[in-house]
Amino acid sequence: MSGDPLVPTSEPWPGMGEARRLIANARSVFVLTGAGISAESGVPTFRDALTGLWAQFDPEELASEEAYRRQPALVWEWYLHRRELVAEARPNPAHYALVALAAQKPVTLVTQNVDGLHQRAGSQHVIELHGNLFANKWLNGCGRCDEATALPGNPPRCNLCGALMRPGVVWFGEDLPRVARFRAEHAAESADLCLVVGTSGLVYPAAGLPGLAREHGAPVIVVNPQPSVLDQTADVVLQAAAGACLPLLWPQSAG
Ligand code: BV8
Ligand code: ZN
Repeated sequence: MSGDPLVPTSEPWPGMGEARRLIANARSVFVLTGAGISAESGVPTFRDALTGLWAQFDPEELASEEAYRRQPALVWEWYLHRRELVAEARPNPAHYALVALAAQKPVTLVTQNVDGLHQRAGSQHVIELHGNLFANKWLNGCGRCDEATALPGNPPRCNLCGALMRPGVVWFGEDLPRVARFRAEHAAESADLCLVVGTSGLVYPAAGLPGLAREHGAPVIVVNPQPSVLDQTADVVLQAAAGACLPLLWPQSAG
């Protein structure tokens, strides 16, 4: 990596040199991303103060089956609002940098995000631990739910059984998709480097993955402009914005 004309040798952030060395020497990289990697795409992070109509709500309150059963129209409206925001957003240099890394060595990309921006940047086989904002499923459907009707301002309901359509995300109190969780844990245990980008490390079981990687001998690099609980168990902490920092950590063109 050193001497590579594509990667400047300066150290805009303390720890950059060590991070570059770890990444250059890694045979396989486990990457965990959170809402912060999409911040520079204009997608508010999960714990950013919600704005406008939504400012009065706590995302953790809204992102649950209980909230949806209690106020289906409100919660459905929140998800439609977020779908509009994300549809307008574009991947940023951090998303593209991870595509470039995966072209150079085995990368397992695990995300807590539901915005699909990694896939839109070109990442393959993204493991979405918390589902996807644009997927739909049924709340206790009849098994033959297909045709649905939506009264204005309300979520669609199955024409057969009246079940509510719901967003295909993992709500608080719901288990993660079994296969996604298994694949993420297996990758964390077997990679020889763990790169954590843009997460507060507050939501489990996702937040436990860097610790799992470390227990299996992988050094942990954290990229986040703010301190996070994950810093305490990191080998390198880059207090930097992902979009500015990731493209400087490894060559951005294969070869
Ligand atoms: C589970 C999808 C068990 C929905 C999300 C009580 C009751 C029930 C469960 C619990 C409970 N107490 C605790 C739990 C467990 C709970 C949990 O961990 N709660 C926390 C809050 C304490 N977890 C769960 O409920 C999980 N399920 O435990 O199930 C079970 C087992 C068997 C059977 C049944 C049940 C499910 C958790 C999944 C919740 N769904 N999203 C939706 O989006 O609507 S989580 C949500 O938070 C998002 O996915 C988000 O990605 C995720 C994590 O947040 P972050 O990504 O870290 O985002 P955040 O805003 O916090 O931080 C952003 C960071 O970026 C910041 O640090 C910031 O500094 C940084 N940043 C900002 N700008 C930049 C940047 N970084 C880099 N560059 C920048 N430019
Ligand atoms: Zn039905």
